[in-house]
Amino acid sequence: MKLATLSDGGVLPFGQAALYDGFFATTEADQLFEELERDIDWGQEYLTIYGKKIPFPRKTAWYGDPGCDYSYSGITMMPHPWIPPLMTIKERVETAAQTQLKKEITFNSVLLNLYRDGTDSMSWHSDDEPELGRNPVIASVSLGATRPFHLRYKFNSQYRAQMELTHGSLLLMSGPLQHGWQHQIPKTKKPISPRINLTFRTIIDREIPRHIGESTADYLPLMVALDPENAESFPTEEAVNAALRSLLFAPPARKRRKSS
Ligand SMILES: O=C(O)CCC(=O)C(=O)O
Repeated sequence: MKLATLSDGGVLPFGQAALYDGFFATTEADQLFEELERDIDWGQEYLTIYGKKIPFPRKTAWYGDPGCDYSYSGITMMPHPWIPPLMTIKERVETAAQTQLKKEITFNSVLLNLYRDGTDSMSWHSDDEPELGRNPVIASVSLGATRPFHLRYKFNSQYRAQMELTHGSLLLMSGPLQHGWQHQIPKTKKPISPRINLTFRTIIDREIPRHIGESTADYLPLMVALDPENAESFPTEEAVNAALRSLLFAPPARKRRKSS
């Protein structure tokens, strides 16, 4: 297992990304890729900007338990029911996540992305939608072509990390990572074969306040800072404002220029 680190080798602040290369052996990963490419009900979603429909640069699909609807980038996806290869992967990643994080983890949904070639990509974002709750655990399985996975710290984009997501790998994201970091799969000009990514998630069943903003990025870092371990309820606006006043996401010290 490899932990994502900063370019100077330092540990990521604010969350963890742990990569397991060869989590699925090559023959098993080959078979899963073939089954998923063939059997998943791949769809084309669109982003609407100023009334213009722009296709996402990838195919997508959403599978999960009934009722696990998921909204992101202005679209809402209803889950398809689980199919056998997805159940197989889900059980394996749940066991790994429980062993690594030492707590019970049950994923109830999965977002699948099919990157047909290097022009398909996913731009900077966090998996921090309100229905994923605080400190979501995300298990990300990669099949097919290796693609780089970039991370950048939301509060200071000088902090960055990068990992290579290989065929059969598992990337386990946990802690406040989704509140502190964004990730992307950049486009590449290299001629590359298709890749399938699966991100297993747990949609939580509770009322989500949207009074502060539409994205948890607006308030969850503050919650983590207010009560890193135990906050089950969302803080009031006053508490958030108080935390905002006291909380410093200090930028790294700037190097002093030598005066010549
Ligand atoms: O393809 C990947 O590895 C990333 C997928 C991702 O960021 C997402 O589904 O939110």
